Amino acid sequence: MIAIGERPVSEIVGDVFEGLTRTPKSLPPRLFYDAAGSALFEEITRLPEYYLTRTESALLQQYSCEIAERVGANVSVIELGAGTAAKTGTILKALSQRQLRVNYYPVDISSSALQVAVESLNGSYPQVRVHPVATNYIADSGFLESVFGRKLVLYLGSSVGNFEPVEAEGLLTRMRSHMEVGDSLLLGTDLVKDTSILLPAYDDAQGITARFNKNILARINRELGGNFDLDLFRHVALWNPERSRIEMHLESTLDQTMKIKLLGLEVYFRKGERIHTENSYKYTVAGVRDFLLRTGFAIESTWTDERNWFGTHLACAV
Ligand code: AVI
Repeated sequence: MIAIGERPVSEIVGDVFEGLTRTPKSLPPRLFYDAAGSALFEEITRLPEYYLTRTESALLQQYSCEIAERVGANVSVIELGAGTAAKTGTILKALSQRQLRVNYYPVDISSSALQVAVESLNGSYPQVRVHPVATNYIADSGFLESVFGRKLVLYLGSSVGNFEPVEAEGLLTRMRSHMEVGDSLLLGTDLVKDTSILLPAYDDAQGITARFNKNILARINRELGGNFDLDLFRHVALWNPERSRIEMHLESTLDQTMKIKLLGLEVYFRKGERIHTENSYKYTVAGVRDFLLRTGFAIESTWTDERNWFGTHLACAV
């Protein structure tokens, strides 16, 4: 919440007004992540259907020594969207075996998540110095300038897939502009696969992803005085083959008008009308290679699991 004068104003005002007054309706996925939504996302990462987190963790476990060897000695590690840094320990440990001290800069908008990262890493890895950076790395990449020496930037979890391709390219190009030739990027991307695997990952049997999606409406109710009845919207996850992405939507199950008090807004929904809430792009290794080349990086190695479900790519700034 931010405050204008005496009245606290929710930071989601602009996004919600814009998204629900346009046709077709849409809301940006960043609105998922208040405290409730972040907790639901943590639950998603442990779901049997959500293979992404555990597949990437296994890849990092298996290949962290090789990654450290290829990156070379004396790097500082910067992790974009680090959250609680649950997957990073294995990389930091492998680097600790090759350099006396590892400076680690987890970057995240959530200072509470960073606090968890600091506490868990400080106790476990004596050679690692954790320097949390609480900032919105999408809007501001200037913090990279304050990191001295060679850099290894981690961008894990296929978070890059939640951006439109042109935005993702802009983000990596900005990051690259604060890096030197020879610095490294470790990028995690989910890969294209059969819809029988993809769709359940975004529409799980326990309905946790549905709750995560509907948390956007719950948040509008909480922060903006909305009167959305969550039971009157249906969670929809679909595969868009032309765009190579999973899409998430919220579909109105009847004709209804919702009120959002703080915006002085009434929003009409036809039965079957959808709010588009998220895209999650899925890649091919060749596609990632081209994408990275356009942003100033060359892939050195790609590691995938034996089913080819997830890719971990080590690239070099060129
Ligand atoms: C954070 N991001 C990589 C997740 C994804 O898979 O696109 C967000 C998510 N949405 C639904 N489930 C998980």
